[in-house]
Amino acid sequence: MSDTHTLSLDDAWSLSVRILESNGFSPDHARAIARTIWQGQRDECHSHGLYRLLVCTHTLKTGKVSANAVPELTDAAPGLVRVDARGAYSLLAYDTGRPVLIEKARKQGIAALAINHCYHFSALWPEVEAIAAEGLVALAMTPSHSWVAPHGGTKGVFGTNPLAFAWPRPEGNPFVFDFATSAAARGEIELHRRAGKAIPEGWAVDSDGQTTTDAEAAMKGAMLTFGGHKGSALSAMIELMAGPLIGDFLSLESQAYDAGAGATPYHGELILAIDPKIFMGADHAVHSQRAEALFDAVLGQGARLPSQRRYEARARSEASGTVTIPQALYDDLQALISEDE
Ligand code: NDP
Ligand code: PYC
Repeated sequence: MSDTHTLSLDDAWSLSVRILESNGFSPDHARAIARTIWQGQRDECHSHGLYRLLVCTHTLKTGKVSANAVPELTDAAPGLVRVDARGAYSLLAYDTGRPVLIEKARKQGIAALAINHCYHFSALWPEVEAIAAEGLVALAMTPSHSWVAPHGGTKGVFGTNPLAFAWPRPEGNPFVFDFATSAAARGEIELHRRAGKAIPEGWAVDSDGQTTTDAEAAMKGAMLTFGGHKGSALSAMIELMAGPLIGDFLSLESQAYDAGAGATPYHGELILAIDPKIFMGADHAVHSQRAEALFDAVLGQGARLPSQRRYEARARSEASGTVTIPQALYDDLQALISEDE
């Protein structure tokens, strides 16, 4: 028997919606969650693809996340829209706030979307990419649970705190990067654990503060930041900007709130949108071309742009109409389809 399972893109979508709805998520939440999971699998971002269905349904079973809360939007200031997720996953709140964020950014050049009181498990690139598709520059960040030690320490303080950026280009896909400020996303360590594989050195220390390549020991110990003190400082910035600045939890507070349930982190998210036509003014086309020269200088020496692997994976998935996941994951997903369906 093969150790992988191939599904059509349509089946990956309907399986995701079916699992989420049969476990109790409302149709609106199920679709908003399924969309990001499906996009992740299509682009071969395995740590935030179909695997996340296990995490969402587990979190629902802990009784923590709301399956049906309707997000509440507040027009907080000319440059700020707030969406209260009211204890549900962040995705429907993002969908609710994005049009207002875009409208505000187009009106005055720059605007922010603050999502509050949300459970958050998803990759950020689908969110910044959708804003770049409207011709805007975007920056998104969020804390998580306090799994990551500050540079020079061995105990978790920061989250894996992703930072994502998108820059629209005159032709083709936007320039996008999206990375955890830890050496690796926690989801990557979890996938190594599931596959029985060692993790690279430098990702984590065990609970005694010693370097480890054991995924299980890493999850019990502390993860490390990327780039030493630099990743550590960026991670602290994300805690502050997407935590106290928007009146929401730090990763330490999310972890304490979890109280050992092992649920998805609970906190806020900050998304900024900038209209380059307003910032660049009448010379917009000229400055846009200067940005293109930067990308040419990277590509011209054989280096690649971030998201290139992802866009290639997307093209492959779309051409074949399929995605491939480990058979063990497929079996676990089948087991999630509720018998009460
Ligand atoms: P990766 O390290 O896999 O990738 C980070 C970025 O670097 C990507 O944009 C990637 O592009 C790019 N990149 C990788 N290799 C190169 C290269 N050789 N040259 C140029 N660019 C490169 O991401 P992480 O594991 O750190 O994060 C994975 C995901 O986890 C993210 O989407 C993030 O949002 C999510 N996450 C979510 C959290 C949450 O709380 N919601 C917490 C932590 C992470 P490409 O994809 O094309 O390789
Ligand atoms: O992979 O680090 C991670 C992560 C945390 C929350 C969602 N993804």
